[in-house]
Amino acid sequence: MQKKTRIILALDVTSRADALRVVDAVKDYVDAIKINWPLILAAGPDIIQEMSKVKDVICDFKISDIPNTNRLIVEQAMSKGASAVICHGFAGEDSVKACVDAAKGQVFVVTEMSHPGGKQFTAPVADMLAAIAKSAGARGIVAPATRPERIAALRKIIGNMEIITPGVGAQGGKASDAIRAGADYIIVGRAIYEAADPRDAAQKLAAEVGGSA
Ligand code: 3DU
Repeated sequence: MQKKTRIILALDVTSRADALRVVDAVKDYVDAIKINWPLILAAGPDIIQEMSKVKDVICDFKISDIPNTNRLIVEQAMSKGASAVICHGFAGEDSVKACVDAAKGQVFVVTEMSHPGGKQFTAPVADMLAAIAKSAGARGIVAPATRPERIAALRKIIGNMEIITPGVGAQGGKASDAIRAGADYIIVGRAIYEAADPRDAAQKLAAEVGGSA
């Protein structure tokens, strides 16, 4: 994933046809495609390989099992063409480390989640989750664009690891605020794929965060 536009597309559409249509429209304005369960369940896991021919794919499976199961999940995702995966940190450092080993370091660990419920459970332990990501050797963390001050605080814990941040647009966060707080990439789903003109929406977001196509 090369940092050009600083946008990661959250491709949470539920058909292969929609996925192809959206990606074709916005591919010049995104650095990577994040695939989550909705698209996998709708279009099948081969969609990972298909999308990986267009852009780097991050599999957002929020992996959170015992180390052995985590390893098996990550091996499957990587063998289908994923460039990186997202796991949860709350299963413990050994579970995160299993992902890191299987993905050769290409792992992002969820810390504080961006939705209101993220304040309930993940926020109080987010600093610890970021520390686990760092000591396990992950590539980066997922931190909330809805609370830019938390991006800045988590940055102090992880140093120069990468921060990818969801919560822009539909969840109320502002792209430029998240980047200013220290995020490397913004993750954007509905504000792009539900826009009347997804290409225009992606282009405007790239301009807002100072990215170039
Ligand atoms: O709200 P959007 O439509 O822009 O989608 C955000 C994406 O990021 C979506 O795939 C969701 O599963 C993921 N995500 C969060 O929204 C919040 C988190 O804390 C972690 C991941």
